[in-house]
Amino acid sequence: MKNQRCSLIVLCLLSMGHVQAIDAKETMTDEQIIQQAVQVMPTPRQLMWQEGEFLCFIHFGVNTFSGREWGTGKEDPAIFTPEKLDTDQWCRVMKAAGMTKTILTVKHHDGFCLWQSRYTDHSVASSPWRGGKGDVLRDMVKSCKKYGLQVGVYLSPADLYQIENAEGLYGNLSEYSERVIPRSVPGRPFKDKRSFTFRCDDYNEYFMNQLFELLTEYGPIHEVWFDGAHPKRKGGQTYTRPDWIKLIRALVPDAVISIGGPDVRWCGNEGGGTRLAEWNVISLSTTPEQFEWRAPKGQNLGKLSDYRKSLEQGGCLYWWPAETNTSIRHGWFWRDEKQPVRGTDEMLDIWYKSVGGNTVFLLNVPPNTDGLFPKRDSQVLEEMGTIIKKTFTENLAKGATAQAFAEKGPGFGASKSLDGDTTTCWMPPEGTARADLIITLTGAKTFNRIMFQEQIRDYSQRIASFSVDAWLDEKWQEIASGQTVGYKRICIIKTVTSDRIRIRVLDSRVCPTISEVGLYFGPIRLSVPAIGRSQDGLVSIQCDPAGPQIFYTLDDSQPTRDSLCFTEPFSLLEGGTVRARAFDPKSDRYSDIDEVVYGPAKSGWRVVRADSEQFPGERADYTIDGDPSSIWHTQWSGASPDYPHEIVIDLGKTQTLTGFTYLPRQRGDGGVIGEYAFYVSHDPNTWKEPVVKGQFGNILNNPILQRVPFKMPVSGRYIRLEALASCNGKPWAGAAEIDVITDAVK
Ligand code: FUL
Repeated sequence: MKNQRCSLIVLCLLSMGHVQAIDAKETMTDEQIIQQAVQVMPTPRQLMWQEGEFLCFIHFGVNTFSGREWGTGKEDPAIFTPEKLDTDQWCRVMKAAGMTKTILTVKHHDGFCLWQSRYTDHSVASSPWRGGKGDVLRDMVKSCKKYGLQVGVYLSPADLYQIENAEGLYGNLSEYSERVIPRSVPGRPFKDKRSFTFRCDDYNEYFMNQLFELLTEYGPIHEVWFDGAHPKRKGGQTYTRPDWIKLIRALVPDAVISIGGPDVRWCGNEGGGTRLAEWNVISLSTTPEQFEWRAPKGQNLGKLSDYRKSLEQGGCLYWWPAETNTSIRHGWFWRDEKQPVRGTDEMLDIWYKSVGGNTVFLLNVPPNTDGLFPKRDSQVLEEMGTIIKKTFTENLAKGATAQAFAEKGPGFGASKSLDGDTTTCWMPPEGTARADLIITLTGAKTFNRIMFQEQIRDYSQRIASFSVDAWLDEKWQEIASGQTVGYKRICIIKTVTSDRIRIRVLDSRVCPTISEVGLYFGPIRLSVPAIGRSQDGLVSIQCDPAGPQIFYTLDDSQPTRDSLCFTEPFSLLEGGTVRARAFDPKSDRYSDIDEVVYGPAKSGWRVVRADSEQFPGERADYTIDGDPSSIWHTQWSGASPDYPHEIVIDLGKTQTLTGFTYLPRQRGDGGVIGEYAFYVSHDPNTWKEPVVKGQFGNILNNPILQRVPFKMPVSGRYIRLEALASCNGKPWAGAAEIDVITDAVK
C-alpha cells in the first residue's frame, strides 16, 4: 500500500477473487481513490451479462387481457386465454433481432403466476387455457433452448393478489420464524432435494418458495429481475432481500440479480434514455451487505466527489453496471393495435446509445391476447436485426495496423487493439492519462460507425473523455468525441472516406486500455417527419433536414407513395389519426412512420376554473394549448393546497364523448396525478356521478399518454377532471394536456 493513510482499506473479495467492493474508513487523496476505483472489476456473471448486449423483456399476463398497465390483483384467472401461444415465434423474432436472452414477467404486480406454482391457485392452473395445464414459462424455456437463447425471470415483489384476497400473505402481520424452503406440498415433490432454512414471515416464505420452483425446475436461469415499483403496500410488509439473494446464489450461481439486486442497476428511466458518461464503478452509501439496491438517478455516477463522500461515510465503491429498459410499445403490456409501436430508427437509436454506451439493452416486446408477438413489433425487430447484422459483419479495420507512442511494455502493444481478442489490450504506462492510438487501414475505406472497447475484465473502467480524428485532406480532422467507453462505445459519425483514424484519450483514470477497435459502414436512414397541429386545427408535417417527399394518411392505413402527398398545412378540426413518412425517390427509401392521434381541435375551448394554479409559469390553461412542454401545476410556492384538486374545461359546444386522455408532464414528477375521477356535464356548476374513476398505472416511471375510454358515450359541453391522489405523495396535481376522445378518434 503506497500511503500509510489508507492502511485501513478493506478489500472485499467476492466471487472468484474479483474485487467488487472496496471499503475505506479513512481520508484518501483523489489519486488514492482513483487507484482504488480501477481495482473494482466485474464478476464473471456480470461480464457474461454485459456481453449479452441485447435482451428481450416480455410483459405478459392478465394485464394483456384487461388492457391495464398495472393490474388490481382481483382479476379472474379465466381471462387469461392465449389460445395461439407460440413461444417459438417469440424466439424466432428475438433471434432475428440479435437478442441473446429473454426475461418473462412470470408474476407481475397483480400476482397472477404464469407457471404451475405449488403455492397459489392464482395462476395458469385456474385458467381455462389448455384446461388449466398450461405453463408459459415451460413453453418459453423449451423454445429458448431450441433457439439458443438464455432465460431470465421477473418476479414482482409487489403482489396485489396477496394483498387483496382474504387469505393473502402480503402484509398479513405473520410471525417471523424459522422456515424451510421449499415447503413441501403433498403430491408435488421436488426433484432437487436441497433445502434451506431462513427466518422469515409468510410472504417472504411464499416468495422464496416460488424462487425455488423457478430456479430449480426450468433449466438454467441467467437473470432474476426484481422490480422496485409498488402500486400498493400493506401491513408494513418488508422483504428479507439478503436471504432471497443467498437463495439465488446457491441455486443459480451464474445468474445476475437485476434492478433490486447486487449485479445490475436500473438505468433510471423507462423511456430508453441513456447517459453520456456511464460509469460502472459506483459509490454505494453503505456496505454491499447493508445496501438496499436502489439505483441513483444522477447524470454522472462516477464523480470523484461522490466516491469520496461514500467512502468517508462508510460506503464503498462497487461494480454496478446499468441495464437500459424500455418498451417497443407505449406501455409495458399489449393493449390493442391502436397502441403506438415505436419505429425501427428510434429503436436502433436506443440500441446504439445503450449497447454502444456501456449498458445492456433490455427491450420489452409484449405478446398480444393470442400469445403472439404482434406483426408490427416483429417487423421492427427483424428490421433492426438485419440492419445491425449488415452493419457489423464487415470490420473495415480488419488487417489494419495500430501504432501508439506509449506502450506499457510487452503484452500491451498497440496491435492488441486489433487482434480480435477482448481479453488483450493496448495500455500505455501507468500515469499516462492522455494517449493516442493510430489505426492505419489497408487502404481508403468509407465508414460511419466507430466502435472501441476497454478491457474491463482485468483493468476496470478508466477512460473519461476521448475524441477520434480521421486523416482527411492531408490533416487530422475530428470526427467524434465522447466521455466514457467501458465495455463498448459506438460512435455514429458522418460518412467519411479515409485510410487512418486516431483515437485520442483525453482523460483517463491511471492510464487507459483499449481492447478492440472496429470501423463499420451502416445504412443511412431517412429521418422521420414530425407531425404538429396548431390550436386552430391546422396540421403541418416537416422533415429535418427538409427535402424528401412526405406521404400521409388519415384513415388508419400505413402511408406509401400512393397516399396523400403533403404540400401545405391542412385542417383537422374534428381530430383523427395522422400517419406520415418521408420518401426519397432517388434511393427508393422510406423513413419510419410518425403517428399522432388528435382529438377535436381545442380552438373554442376555455378553462372555466382550476382550484389552484402556480401563476404565471404553470397556468391551468396550459392543459389545452396543444403544447406538451407547457404544464398546469397546482400552487407549489408558499402554501400548497392539498388533494383533491380539480380543473373544469368548457369545450365550446356540446359533444358526444367516448373517453378522455391525460398527458402528464414529460419531465419531473411533481403534480403527476395517480387517482382520478372524470365528469361530463351540460352545466359547469352541476355534476352528477363521475363517468369514470380510476388509477393511472405506472405513470410516474413511464409518463405516456393515458387513454381512458368510457363504458358508454356521454354528451356534454363541460368536462371536469378531479385529481384524487398524487403518485409521489406530494399535495400537487397538474397536467401537460387534457383531451377528449370522440367518435372521430376512436
Ligand atoms: C415498472 C413496473 O411497474 C412496470 O409495470 C414494468 O414492469 C417496468 C419494467 O417496471 O416499474
